[in-house]
Amino acid sequence: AKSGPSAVTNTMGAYACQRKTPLEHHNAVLTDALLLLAENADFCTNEGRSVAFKRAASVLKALPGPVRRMEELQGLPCLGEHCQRVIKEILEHGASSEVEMTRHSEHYQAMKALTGIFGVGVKTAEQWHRAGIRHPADLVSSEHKLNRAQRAGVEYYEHLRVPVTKAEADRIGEIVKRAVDAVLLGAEITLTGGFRRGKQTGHDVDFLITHPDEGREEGLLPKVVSWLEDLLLYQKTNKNSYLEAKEWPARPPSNMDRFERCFSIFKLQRPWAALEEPPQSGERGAAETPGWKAVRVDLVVTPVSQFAFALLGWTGSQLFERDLRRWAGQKGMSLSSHALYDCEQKRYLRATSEEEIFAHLGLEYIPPGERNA
Ligand code: DGT
Ligand code: MG
Repeated sequence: AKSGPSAVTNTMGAYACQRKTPLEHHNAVLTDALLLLAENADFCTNEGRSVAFKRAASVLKALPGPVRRMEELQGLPCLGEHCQRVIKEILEHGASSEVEMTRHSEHYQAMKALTGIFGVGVKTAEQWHRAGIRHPADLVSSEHKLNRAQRAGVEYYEHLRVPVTKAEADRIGEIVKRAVDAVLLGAEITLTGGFRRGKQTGHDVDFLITHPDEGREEGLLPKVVSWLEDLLLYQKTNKNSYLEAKEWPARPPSNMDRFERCFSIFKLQRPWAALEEPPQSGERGAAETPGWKAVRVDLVVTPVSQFAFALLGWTGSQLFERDLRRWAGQKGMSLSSHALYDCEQKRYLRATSEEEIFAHLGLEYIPPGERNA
């Protein structure tokens, strides 16, 4: 079969939101390598470099077949010199020396472990690393001050390292639905994030909550959280701080959105947790396997008039979102998880579905399962 990827070479858009990127693709060896370099660039606070590696990986994910020769990459966007060097080495030798060196480096491994703690970003991890901390366990006996989120992150570290399955996400969805129904009749919840893109596992579970009557959703979250209290190992709830500006502010608002939002850690009872791993008989029995699993859950409340924007903004992938906003900018518009603003017409463009937002942006509609950029 000589169906190389060259057929699409000329038509591939440079923005992730112009491409269909399925979950399963043909170039995992190459993309894993490039994404490790991207991760390491993040650990070195080099965002530009990180995004460049992520873009290159994303282009390879969208190819219809495995790359076998360098010539097949001709004309593809986002593949800089550095990426090409890495790809060439892997195609010729099966591995990249830079990637393997990075993977085994002490800095990479420590930063991966430390940023893997809920509540810990690169800055904090780097400070701790400089102070000799290498692993979450080192924090328990150290004098380093942890905030409430980080204490929970360390306490449930082993739980939260284990990916959340779709079955667990669905079970949590049922529980959240019950809570929402109990406090506000007619409210609706939607599973977003990676699971909406068809992923079978994730690092957390993301939900959007809304109500068909605008305004009824106000103040909903504290009630939901209070209903769920016994099931939450940790929660931090933020108020909604979004107000539509009369005039678009001279300085665009930050990407951080302003919904009423709850970051939480759920206590999910078995048998739903880790259904694929039944407790073993003998020594590793129920005594060692706790009857529950800690799972990261994000709840976001949106007014129904902003729902389509929130849905689009929370479905991801992160690179897809980044390129959607960049695409909008290049078209003289500004996109957030709340709204789309046309800077030339000086007005907000309304939408009640994701399809309408793609149309406003002059983009072909890409369904969630093909936003795995
Ligand atoms: P996962 O959870 O690792 O399996 O993968 P995702 O794709 O579910 O990633 P996640 O949970 O970090 O975020 C889901 C999407 O939501 C992500 O593509 C970007 C978006 N997102 C995350 N945090 C924020 C935020 O603070 N504001 C906005 N507007 N979007 C966010
Ligand atoms: Mg997620």
